[in-house]
Amino acid sequence: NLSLISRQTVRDDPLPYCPDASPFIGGPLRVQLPDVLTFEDVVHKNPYVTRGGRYKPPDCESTHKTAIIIPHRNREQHLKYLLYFLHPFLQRQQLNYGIYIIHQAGNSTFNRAKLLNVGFKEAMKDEDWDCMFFHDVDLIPEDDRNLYTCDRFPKHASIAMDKFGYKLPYKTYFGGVSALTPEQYMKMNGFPNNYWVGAVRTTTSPLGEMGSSDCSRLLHHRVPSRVALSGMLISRPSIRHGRYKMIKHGHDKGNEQNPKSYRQLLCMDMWYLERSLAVQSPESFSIVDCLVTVSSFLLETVRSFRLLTVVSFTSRFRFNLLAKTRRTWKQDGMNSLQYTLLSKELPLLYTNITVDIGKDK
Ligand code: UD2
Ligand code: MN
Repeated sequence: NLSLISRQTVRDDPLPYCPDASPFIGGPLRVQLPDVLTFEDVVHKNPYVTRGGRYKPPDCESTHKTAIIIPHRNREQHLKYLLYFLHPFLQRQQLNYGIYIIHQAGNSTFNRAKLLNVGFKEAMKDEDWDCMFFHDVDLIPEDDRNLYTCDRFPKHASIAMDKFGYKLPYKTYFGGVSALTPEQYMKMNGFPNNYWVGAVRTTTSPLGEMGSSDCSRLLHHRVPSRVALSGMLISRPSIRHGRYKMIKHGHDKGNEQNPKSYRQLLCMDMWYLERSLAVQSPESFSIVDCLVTVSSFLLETVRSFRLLTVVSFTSRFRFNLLAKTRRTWKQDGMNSLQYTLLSKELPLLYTNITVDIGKDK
């Protein structure tokens, strides 16, 4: 009887807090994709993960509650590998965490940013997360000291990717993996819902090849992001820790958005230009900035023989420039988010949110 009582008290005792620095964190990781891997293998390797991809350290109370938000469609292989590496990685950091896959239903253009907004909203219904990690499905962290916790400012975690030679491709780059507290996220009104060509990647046109990253490198290096516009700085881990391996992906085989029509390519060019102009804050917007952006755009389109873009650009320019330079970030984001939740399932390794986010108008 006595032993039963004492066991009872032990069980009800609140756990001590986990230490400031987890004793399980190591250094650099060797990321090697196993040749054969099934979702069941991943389940077996993570016995403490509970339905919906949730975990708490068994013997101490975590001081961090982190949600991982992963936009997804048609990338099951990547997802399997990511979960295989990410679950143990997060457990070694003694986090209280949950992994959310935000699955875009249907075949219309993929919209990563809007999916992230949905993920934020849905995850916050479950739990009072204190940090949200927005995570590409194909990026695997390569150092244990890359902490999946939030900082004073929005954090860009994937600053050193193998794809870019482990360097930052340009100064305002915020893609791949980023982390914000709910307060920071709401302060910048989330991500834009209306950039429907946001996930267009390398595309082949009859006129040659141009990747979105070339495009953004060209236009974005002088342009402040939504983070800056809402008055925040970007925090980054050390370049030795923010290392990622990007799982090779080709041209999205089986993804209906490819191959791109010439029209879509034009749209992509226009999108990058418009976005570059739109995110210039009125305070810092100078005619020189504008000219630099526009002329480098024109130069590039001429160089890549996309003369049609120039034509469509000049006709739309007058109408769009003034309108777009206003602070669109205040109108388009969490405060204008609309979607239809189709299902929410709780398999063992993640919470699966399937959503109809509509399509480009
Ligand atoms: C880059 C950025 C990404 C985002 C994107 C915007 C890096 C490493 N990543 O991604 O953060 O800014 O450009 O254009 O610089 N996805 C699917 N199914 C699809 C398409 C995309 O699941 O059919 C998801 C998936 O999580 C993927 C992410 O969206 O990792 C980004 O798409 P991508 O990997 O095809 O494009 P990438 O690497 O150019
Ligand atoms: Mn990618």
